[in-house]
Amino acid sequence: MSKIVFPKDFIWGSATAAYQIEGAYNEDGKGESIWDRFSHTPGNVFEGHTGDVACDHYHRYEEDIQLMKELGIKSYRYSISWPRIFPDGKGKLNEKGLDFYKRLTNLLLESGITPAITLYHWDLPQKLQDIGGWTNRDVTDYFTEFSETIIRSLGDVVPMWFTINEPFIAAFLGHLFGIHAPGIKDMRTTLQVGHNLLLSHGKVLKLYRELNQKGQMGISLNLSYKYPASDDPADIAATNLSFGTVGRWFLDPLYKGQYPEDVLRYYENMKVSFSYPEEDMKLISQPMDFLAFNYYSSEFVKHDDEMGFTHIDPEPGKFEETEMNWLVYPQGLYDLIMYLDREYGKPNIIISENGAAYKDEINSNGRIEDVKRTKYLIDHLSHAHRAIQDGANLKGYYLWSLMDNFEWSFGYSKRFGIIYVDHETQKRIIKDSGYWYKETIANNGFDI
Ligand code: GCO
Repeated sequence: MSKIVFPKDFIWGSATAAYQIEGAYNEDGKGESIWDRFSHTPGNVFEGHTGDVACDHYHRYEEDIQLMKELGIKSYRYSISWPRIFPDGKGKLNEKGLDFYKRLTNLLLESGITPAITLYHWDLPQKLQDIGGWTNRDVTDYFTEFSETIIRSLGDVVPMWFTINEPFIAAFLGHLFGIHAPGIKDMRTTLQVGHNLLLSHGKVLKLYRELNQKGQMGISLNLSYKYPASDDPADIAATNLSFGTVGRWFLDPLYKGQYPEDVLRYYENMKVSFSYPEEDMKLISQPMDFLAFNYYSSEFVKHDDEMGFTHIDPEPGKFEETEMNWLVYPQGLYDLIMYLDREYGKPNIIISENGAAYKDEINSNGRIEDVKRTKYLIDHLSHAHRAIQDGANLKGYYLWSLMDNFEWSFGYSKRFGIIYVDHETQKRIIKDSGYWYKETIANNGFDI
């Protein structure tokens, strides 16, 4: 047995997002979001599930904070529902919506839990979608105005800020594959949206500096590590391209002020182009306080004649898969952190999400013995720890998720929580993985 001990100030957190847990979708003056519209449209979400009630966190946040306290969670990452604050996306402020986040944030602070806010976790006000959503540059200004309201209200007490959650997913799943809100399928739109999300990040970061804030701000990307499925040079090139479209496409603008040439060429060959004023890159590439990413899995990449690359499982059955059919590949977390450390100038790194969906069942003793999830966490945190030992500036870890919640197009069919939620009764039960996390936090590490 060996002991894994994390640095003294390591941030042990857990994460959620507004639409996935809050419910109260039309209460206290909240406006409609694109996820309300999308989930209310038949055929979009598993068995017609919606976030109308979700975990009813809007009404049960006190109980949920009590649970976090019991687990000893040091920091809680949550997102702000934009249409709760500005029902029309801009213009008239809804004080009741803002009050909710003030109450939530104050109770976290009283409970000794550091608040960490995500400003955009995908629930764009529908009214703004009606004028083109993220394809409309004006929306980047409305987002900045919304963010200013939140920063002015909570900036003094919230030390950690994530501007945009997963611009790739918001752009591609929402505007190319059409499986997330707003359900569009168009490549040019997708690239424009991706760019405007980066631009929004830049505008809000500039604002944060101008408002003389004392906390830290960064962006949260979805990243995985990519491995060639064979040593065939075509597969190796495909691997580079695959990471290019998801990873470098966002990382390079943020750190180098330019889109990667090879990926630009790839899109040009597909006859998709988009344009932006050159000065956008100045905003996008301002220094961040940290780089955050969400890590779940990694992929093996093979050359594909039509698309350039495709993902395969090179040895089916060799690696475990989660309920999402994502390969369990903790080594990828280490490789990814070291890659970012090398390629992007040793940034401060936050793992803003990591976790796994498994089929959880309550046993006859009323317990949820989610052994696989605990193993997943141990393996990933071990690799994260190894990266710290090898010199990476990894500062914190937010487990996805605090509780079972609305998993986007999968509805409530996937459980990611360390707290079980009975979606009929809203009863919460801490899973065994939750107790394991509690002990890990208390000991600042664990035995393996
Ligand atoms: C994301 C989102 C989360 C998801 C989680 C599991 O990374 O897709 O930030 O909202 O629920 O990742 O898929």
